[in-house]
Amino acid sequence: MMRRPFVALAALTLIACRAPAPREAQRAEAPPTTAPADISHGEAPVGSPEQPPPIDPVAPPRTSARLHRVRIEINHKKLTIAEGVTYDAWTFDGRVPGPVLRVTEGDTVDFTLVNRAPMPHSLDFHAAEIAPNRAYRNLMPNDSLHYRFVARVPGAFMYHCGTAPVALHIANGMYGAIIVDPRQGRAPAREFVFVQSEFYTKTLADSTRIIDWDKLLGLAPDYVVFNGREAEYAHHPIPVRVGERLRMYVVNAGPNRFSAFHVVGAIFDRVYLDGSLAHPLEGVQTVTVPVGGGAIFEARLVEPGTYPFVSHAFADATKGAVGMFEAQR
Ligand SMILES: [Cu+2]
Repeated sequence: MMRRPFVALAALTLIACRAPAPREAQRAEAPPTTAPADISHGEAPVGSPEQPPPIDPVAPPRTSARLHRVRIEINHKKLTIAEGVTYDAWTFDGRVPGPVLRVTEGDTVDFTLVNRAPMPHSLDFHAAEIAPNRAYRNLMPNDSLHYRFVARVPGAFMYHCGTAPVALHIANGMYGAIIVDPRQGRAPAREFVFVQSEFYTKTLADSTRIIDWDKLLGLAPDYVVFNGREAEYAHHPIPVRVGERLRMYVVNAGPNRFSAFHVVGAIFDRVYLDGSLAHPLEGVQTVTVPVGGGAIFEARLVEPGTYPFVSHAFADATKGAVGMFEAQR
């Protein structure tokens, strides 16, 4: 199998395991000297590429529309954030992250926000240039807000609830990505969107998790995730082709942890900081995506195999900021 040499190599670089493997547990008297073969980088078991992920990482397609009517409803909902873990989330459109929006430079976004939650919320588009006190104001329960903006600048942008305390609203799930394509487009590629974020939890009597404010202020998340679920794409690797251009739109919602985005076994051909076309980085290994920022990463995988993508801040990868590409010819 092609995977075995790679996994063995990955195991040598193992920094921390979340839990001892059964074989290790049976030999508790001696410390383990090898990592279990189904673990890559010690962060998550590798799943099957034949099993599609419940959360689709594929970027929505570009459209030729110049006016985009976007309507988002805010509601509170219990969501799965890790296997067997249910979180009492605050959401845009009932999901975390909220829907991925995609427009083209110069397009108009005609936006309606509806608050179906029992408390005030709001929405702040980083892709917009607008007066926050008008557009990002708190919306009372069952109220709505409508405005337009022109997406003037291409990039990979965050949107989020801006209601105070903002850290609480973001940590509870109120964020998403909006891609603004340059008018001339980008080169053809397989495109994915990964929104990194954190969950700080404590457990209620009914076993639902809710926010732990002390953990949040202490910068101690239980989970650091891509697209709202722990190690989602390690459990369900993303199939890709050897040699094709991969383009990853990475937005870091935080609310606290910087991302050190890296694909194991690859070097980025190009990285566009915040998605800006000016001065892309070429031939780089790991690039910081700050909280509240984004970046567009392009890479090609050179041979068949399993390629983890991580935040190379490895405590965060161990807490779930890890996924896999499964490259096939
Ligand atoms: Cu909110």
